[in-house]
Parts: sequence; C-alpha cells; structure tokens
Amino acid sequence: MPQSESELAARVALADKVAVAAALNLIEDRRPQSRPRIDALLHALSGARASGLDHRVGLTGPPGVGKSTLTAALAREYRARGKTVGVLAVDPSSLRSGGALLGDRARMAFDPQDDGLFVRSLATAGDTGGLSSAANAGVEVLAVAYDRVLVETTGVGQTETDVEHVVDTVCLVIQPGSGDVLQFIKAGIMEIPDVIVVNKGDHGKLAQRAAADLRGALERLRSAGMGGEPAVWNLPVLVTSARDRDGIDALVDTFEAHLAAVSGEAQLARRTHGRVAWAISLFTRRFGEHGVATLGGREALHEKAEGALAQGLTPVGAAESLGALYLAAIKAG
Ligand SMILES: Nc1nc2c(ncn2[C@@H]2O[C@H](COP(=O)(O)OP(=O)(O)OP(=O)(O)O)[C@@H](O)[C@H]2O)c(=O)[nH]1
Ligand SMILES: [Mg+2]
Repeated sequence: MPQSESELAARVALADKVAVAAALNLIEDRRPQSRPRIDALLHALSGARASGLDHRVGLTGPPGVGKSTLTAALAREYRARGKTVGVLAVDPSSLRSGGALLGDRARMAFDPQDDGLFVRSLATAGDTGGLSSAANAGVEVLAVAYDRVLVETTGVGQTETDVEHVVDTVCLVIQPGSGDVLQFIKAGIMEIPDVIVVNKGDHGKLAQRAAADLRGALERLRSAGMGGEPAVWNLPVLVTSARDRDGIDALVDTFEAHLAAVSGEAQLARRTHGRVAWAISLFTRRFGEHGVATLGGREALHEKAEGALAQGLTPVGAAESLGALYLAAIKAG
C-alpha cells in the first residue's frame, strides 16, 4: 500500500480495516529507519481524530482469569449499544507469541464480518517491563478508528504493565479463590485500577465472597484515610461471568460512568501524563540511565519531554529530540 502517512491516517479515521492493519504493521516495525514514518503517522493521526469522545479501557490481571473471554463479551455488548470497537491484546511481560494471547476460543467469539470491530494481538517480545512503544501507538491508531478501545494485558503490577498510561479506565480482572486479592492490597496495587472485576462468577458463592472481601478491604483502606484527594470515583467491585455473559451489561455501564466521571480535564491530564511516560520510556530504552543522568536526572527529563510534547511533537518525535539533546551534550562534554 504505497501512500503517505497522512493518507493512511485519513483512511484509519474512516475505520478502513485494511488501513488500520497497515498502520498497526507500521507501528510494530522496530527498525530505526521506520521511526520517521511512525512519527509522521502519529502526527497525522492526532489531526485525523474525529471530535467524538473515544474511550480506552484496559483489562489487566493474572494469566487465565478470563480477560480475553471478557474482552470478547464486552466488545459484543458495546456493538449491541452501537459503538464500534478496537481490541488490542498486548503481552508486555513474556516471549509468548502475540497470537497465543487471545486464545482461539476467545477469538472465535469475535465476528470477522463486522466492520465495526477490529481485533489485533501485538507481540512485544524484547521489551523489558512496561508497555512497548508499539502498544502505545497501537492504542492511538485504534482510538482514531473506533469509539471504544479495549486493551488486554497480562500482569498485575506497575512494573509489569503500564497499561494505566495508555487507557482512561483500568479494569483489574481476577478470579475467585486465587488469593490474589490480599496480594494486591499488600502490594499497593489497588491504587491503579478504576474498576475491579471478579470474573468466573458462575463459580457461585466463591466469587460473591471474594467480591465482598474486596469491598470490605477497600472500605477499610478508605476509612484509614488512604488518598488525600477528594474522591471523584469510588473503586467499584463487580462480579461477572464472561463465559455466561453475565454482568457484562453492568460492567459496560460502570465503564461509561467512569468515563463520565473523569472526562474533561482529568482525562486530558491522564493522557498527557501517559504521553510523557511514553516519550521518556522510548528515550531511556535507547540511552539508559546514562542518558537520564546526562539530561539532568528524571525530573529534568520529565520537564523536557513535557516541553517537547507541548510544542506539538509526538511522543516518538519528543524522544528523538531528547536523543538529539543527549548526543549534543555528549559531544560538548
Ligand atoms: N467458568 C468460567 N470460565 C471462564 C470464564 N471466563 C473465562 N473462562 C475460562 O478461563 C480460561 C481462560 O480464559 P481466557 O479468557 O483465555 O483468560 P485470559 O485471562 O485471557 O488468559 P491469558 O491471556 O492467558 O492471561 C478459558 O478456559 C476460559 O474458557 C468464566 O466467566 N467462567
Ligand atoms: Mg488472554
């Protein structure tokens, strides 16, 4: 498909599946010589975005809890509500091939004939911790094409997945009887999710009990005065059965309510923060701690990245300009 990045972006905005696939292929290309094209695509995408409010939801949690099954059920519910949906399945932590992430059974639950639905796995082998730049860019592509973007990532901790940097709403998925709950609370991970789902609710009492335990623990955290800011949103705990498509309707309602609660300035701030994190991680992956130190440390780097983005650079472009600063400093020093 020989065409300019701006033509490609325009076709992505029309949710042309061939163009969306081509854009995702481009952003997955890790060769340095592809960076200018990726930068151009991201730039064009930011201009091509329709004015409607897109919503990005991340589903994260330990392996096997039913994230893919839940993602398929959610996509179906959104489609029933007239929303188009892009799904990105990302595995930031392992060398498992992208294709294996969305199991065949879950994949079969998606209708390939549906023009309002796009599903893609991203293999992110080679990245150590955090979401790859390709995952960040993939979300940008899908968000331009579709009303709702669902991002599935495996992992439960900040170090494993930075999904909160690419989505508006983080949904932590767990299953009953796994003992994960206490572990999450201990690890302080409860600060990341916006919604918690206990899936496999068809296991009956077990799921309801896990949800009640969680709600109790969260209540205790709240009354212990965790988090000084006024609560705009109280972390809800829901029970679903992705298998039986039970509780999916309520979960989508909760996502929409969260979007309404955070939209506007809070959502913009979160996205800006995510783009800064993206630029910084691109820079540090290339230039390491020495790069950070040379540019004056974490805080200075943060400010420089913010400045570059404020000037209209994409995160990829911002990382390039930080890289140029670094190289200049090395030369001068
Ligand atoms: N009983 C029951 N089983 C479920 C439910 N949801 C998913 N499963 C099953 O749990 C297994 C794992 O489901 P997946 O959707 O692949 O889980 P996942 O979290 O995406 O797994 P990874 O991507 O490998 O981390 C499959 O055998 C599903 O059929 C549910 O609501 N109830
Ligand atoms: Mg999965």
